[in-house]
Amino acid sequence: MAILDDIYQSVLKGDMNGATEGVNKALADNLDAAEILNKGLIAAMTKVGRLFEQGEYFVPDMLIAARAMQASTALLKPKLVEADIKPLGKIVIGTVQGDLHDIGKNLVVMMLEGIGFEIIDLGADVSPEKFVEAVKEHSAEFMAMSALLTTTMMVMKTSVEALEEAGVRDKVKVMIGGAPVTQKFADEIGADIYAPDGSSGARKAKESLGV
Ligand code: B1M
Repeated sequence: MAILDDIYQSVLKGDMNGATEGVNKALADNLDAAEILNKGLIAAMTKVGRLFEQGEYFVPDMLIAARAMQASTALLKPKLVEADIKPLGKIVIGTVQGDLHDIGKNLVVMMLEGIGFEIIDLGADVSPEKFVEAVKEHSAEFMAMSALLTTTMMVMKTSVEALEEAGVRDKVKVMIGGAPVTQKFADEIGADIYAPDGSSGARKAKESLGV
């Protein structure tokens, strides 16, 4: 459908005005909100993620696409709530205690939201206790941690241990990432998913649910 393709292309180019105008027009034409979300916005963000993984898109391309997506999703939200569309799952996310770097984490949030997850964003400098509290409070399916400093990445280990101590380790998948973090480190601390960037993080989280 031409209007869905316009929305898709606008998000791909990071054209926020084009994307929001397209969504408004699609809603005025009585198109289904879920169809606009899935075939226009999420399809475009999935493509953006792929282009990034292939080295054709860079962080700024992802950021402007994600902004176009977020502005458009905000327009759809009331209709989606009305239609009771279920998110893929809940993800509690934050940058670990002692670490104030949140640009990468915010990018990961955008990609996770873009693919259909509900996000509980705890911000930066999040203690293990706060992570565990939020996982329990929201019955989250995932706990996602970001760290940019070699000195703070060890807090990821403490946070996994805090989940174990609280008796909820088996209720949640742990996803980690950030510049100094590696698959080897993820294996060492018993994390379930390591992702080097937001798009692969979103893809891996979705795949882990078998959908
Ligand atoms: Co800081 N800083 N910084 N800094 N800073 C780094 C990280 C550093 C590598 C710079 C350097 O020395 N070359 C270095 C760390 C060295 C180390 O530990 N090995 C460093 C340092 C030392 C520091 C301070 C200690 C400096 C000082 O005060 N002496 C200090 C620490 C403050 C603190 O946190 N307690 C500090 C402060 C800051 C600013 C506040 C000024 C600012 C942060 C602002 C903010 O985030 N709001 C800042 C910045 C901007 C950087 C650099 C320049 C850029 C980081 C960034 O945003 N990258 C950085 C150098 C660099 O990386 N080139 C540096 C862009 C972002 C999109 O990438 O965050 O890697 P990134 O996220 C990626 C992936 O890693 C991944 O996906 C993202 C998108 O692709 N990813 C995940 C991230 N989280 C993920 C989670 C996942 C999955 C994937 O699942 C949950």
